[in-house]
Amino acid sequence: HEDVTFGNAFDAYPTRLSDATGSLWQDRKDAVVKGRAEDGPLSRDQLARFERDGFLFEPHFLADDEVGELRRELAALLERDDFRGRDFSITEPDSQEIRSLFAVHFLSERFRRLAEDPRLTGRARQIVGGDVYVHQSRINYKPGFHGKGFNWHSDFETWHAEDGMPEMHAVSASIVLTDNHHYNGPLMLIPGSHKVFVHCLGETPEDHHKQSLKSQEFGVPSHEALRRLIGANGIEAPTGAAGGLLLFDCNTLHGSNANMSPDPRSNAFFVYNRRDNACHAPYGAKRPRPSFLAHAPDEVWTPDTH
Ligand code: 6CS
Ligand code: FE
Repeated sequence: HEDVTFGNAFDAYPTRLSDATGSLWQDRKDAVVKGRAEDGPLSRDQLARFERDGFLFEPHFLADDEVGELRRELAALLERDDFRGRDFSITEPDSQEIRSLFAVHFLSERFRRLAEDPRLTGRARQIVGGDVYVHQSRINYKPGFHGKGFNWHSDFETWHAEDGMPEMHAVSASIVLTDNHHYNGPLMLIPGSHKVFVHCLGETPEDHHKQSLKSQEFGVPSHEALRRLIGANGIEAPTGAAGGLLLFDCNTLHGSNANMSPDPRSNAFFVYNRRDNACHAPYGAKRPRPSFLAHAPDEVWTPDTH
């Protein structure tokens, strides 16, 4: 296919296309792990697994007392009347229950400390190979009975198209705050899918985030692409006790089912982007998204920032 231009001069990863290209996907341009094993904290073996699979699960990453503290902080944030109805607080598609709370490292001192914790930033630096900043943070709450799933997607596809993230130099850290079972909608990933960029069909609608954060329909891979990638490598869903850490590459395809259990399934989520990969104009949308979804490197965000 030909390279496509949109808001930026050159687009290395074209997507949100109006017509199908000749191929379902293109190869990723660079290595996944760009730092060195000698620098730690991740071992050579852990880095090799991350490079191969596009994710790494570390059970019992946080101590029980840390998990307890974070869960109490989460409960306090969800009680805040002044966050209700705000653009950064996303409700479920068919109920008024909280689905996601964004910019959580600016809303809460405790979550800011977690985002800056050297155990996390050290891992992120080692994977992306340089200094990082938090591009996006959120708590996904997934309430019992009402929590709906997330369709298969690559986060990078959205950040590239809608936020103008140039290259795949970002990694997500998801800290599980409730036990993950197969019945409460845990995150599912397609191993190896991070090595290709799947071109998605359909131009980005105006104000797409208002819809996509409840249920994403644009920027999702075709069934044919999913059939082939899952056919080759299957689906994995790390389960385990609260306190586990899932690191996953920005381009690993992932999704989740609804939570059919009575209890919420929540996690804290920080996206670390390499500082030299900061976002500029979106590659596949007319306007950039609001800052609660895509922070600049040295931004100081408050609930009244617009
Ligand atoms: O919009 C975002 O930034 C994130 N949320 C969704 C539903 N898809 C892309 C990305 O994970
Ligand atoms: Fe995602």
